[in-house]
Amino acid sequence: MTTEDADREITRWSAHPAPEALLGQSGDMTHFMLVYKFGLAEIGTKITILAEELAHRGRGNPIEHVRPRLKTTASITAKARRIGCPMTVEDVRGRIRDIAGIRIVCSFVSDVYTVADMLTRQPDITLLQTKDYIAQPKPNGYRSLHLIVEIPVFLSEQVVSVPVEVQLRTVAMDFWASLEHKIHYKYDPVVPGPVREELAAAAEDAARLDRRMELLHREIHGPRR
Ligand code: 0O2
Repeated sequence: MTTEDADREITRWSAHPAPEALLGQSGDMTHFMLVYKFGLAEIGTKITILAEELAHRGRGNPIEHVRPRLKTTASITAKARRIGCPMTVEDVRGRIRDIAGIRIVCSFVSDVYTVADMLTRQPDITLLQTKDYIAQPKPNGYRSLHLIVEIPVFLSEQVVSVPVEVQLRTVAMDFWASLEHKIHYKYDPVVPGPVREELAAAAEDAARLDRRMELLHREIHGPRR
């Protein structure tokens, strides 16, 4: 089966009133997801190279850990419904750009921007969107730098540009976000006011800790070169 055939099949199934069940059963959904997996692998390799090279040059590895993820078909379907995106291959490809996602957790805030800059300066990467929730945190206190980048994936018969969402944050931001995520699920749909206030205050504490640790690090080691 060619990619076009697979696309046509997914489109046909996607028109069904219960797309998540059908997409979940489809062997060709796997084909659709494959390019996102490859895109994720390409970005993952770039991050590994950056981390290892920086460590080798004695600049210290700015990356604490990396977590790639592919959206599940149920999550793609839920998002499509939420944003009113028809469940066709073309629409999903064009409008849902976080099917492939990678979270890069860095030591310090400056590392977040350094890694983002090193990644987006690479000539095969196209930066499509930046959302800087560190400069402008969300009202609940959420902080992270979100990028949507596009990377070419070389298949046997064609080159496909794959969008990947890159989330960069510090360890403290990550700690806060994972706890907030759990609390959000526990109280779904409405987090009580006092819990929301406590979370927002904790986000400020985390940001203060980030600033202190970065200053301390600079005092001891000087700025990263
Ligand atoms: P998952 O499973 O993590 O992927 P959209 O781009 O349309 O999806 P939005 O809100 O404009 O929606 O996108 P944005 O702001 O770039 O955020 C998307 C992702 O960032 C979310 O993915 C979360 O991973 C993370 N995020 C955003 N806001 C918060 C927040 O307040 N708390 C936490 N813990 N995480 C957040 P998904 O799709 O929700 O889920």
